[in-house]
Amino acid sequence: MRRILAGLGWLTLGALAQAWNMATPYPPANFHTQNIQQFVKEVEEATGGRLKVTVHPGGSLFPHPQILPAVRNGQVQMGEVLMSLLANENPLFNLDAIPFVATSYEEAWRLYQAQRLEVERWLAQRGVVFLYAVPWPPQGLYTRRPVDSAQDLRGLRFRAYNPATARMAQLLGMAPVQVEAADIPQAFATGIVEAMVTSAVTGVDSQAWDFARYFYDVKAWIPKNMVVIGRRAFESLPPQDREALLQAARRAEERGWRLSQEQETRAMQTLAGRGMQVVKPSSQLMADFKRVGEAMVLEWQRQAGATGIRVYRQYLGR
Ligand code: PCA
Repeated sequence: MRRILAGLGWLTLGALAQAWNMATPYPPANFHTQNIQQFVKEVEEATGGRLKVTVHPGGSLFPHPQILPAVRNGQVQMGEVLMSLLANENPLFNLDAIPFVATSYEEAWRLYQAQRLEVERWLAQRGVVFLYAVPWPPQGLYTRRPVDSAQDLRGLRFRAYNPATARMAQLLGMAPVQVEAADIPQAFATGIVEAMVTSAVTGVDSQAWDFARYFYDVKAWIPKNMVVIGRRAFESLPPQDREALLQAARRAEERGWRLSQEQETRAMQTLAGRGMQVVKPSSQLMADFKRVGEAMVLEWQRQAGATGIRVYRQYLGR
């Protein structure tokens, strides 16, 4: 009887269209956001219009640090978050933001496969369902003046976007200031920061040519965004709509990894086209970044715990 009632419940629900919201941190034209727009469009189509999700980009619904808490407590049904923003809650999230742990898309994918199960488990314990993750293009250094070694960076005010970039800045003798992607142009214009490490894509999003002359293509790490949904929201869907959502998520992940690689090349061309020097870092600068990366891996290992270490070993193939 109960099962029949539950079945009827789905039927009634199925007849009603659900209007959901999704909070994301990055600008509308960014490829992550565009990919999400395509994802929710496919969900709407596959559910015959029963599930309509409105995307609120650029931190317009919730500021970035509040997106996951808002999904957890049901203030918003879905969200996108930079995984390494959560490094202080679980060291597992830090791995894709430590310099030179994973620097190619191939390594980034393997690291993701090693992280994924534990990330899913950790989120599930907090009432959140993991849907998919997509990488940013590799991270490079933006400065106004030429930089030949870490010595040239000392004393600069550095834009950080997560705990790892803040720590890296400290180890390089810079002063970290946390600035969300949307606030980069303002932060440089007012002199709050003078240098940053991020992707060529975020450089284009923030029109880096207005405040920086050099982009050093360090390819230091490949951080990921993840897309999540609150468990209550997920379970309120009839089974076939849940399945439609999961399938659209798989397609979005595939598309996102491809888009990221396409965007890397295109964004570097745009930076150069706008007059920036898009250059290879000197071997000294590379060595300096690598030294800091090694120090950060050691620090990380001390706080990673058994699960973190196991994931890292799995990634390294040991
Ligand atoms: N863009 C985001 C995170 C990494 C990236 O490439 C940012 O700069 O905030």
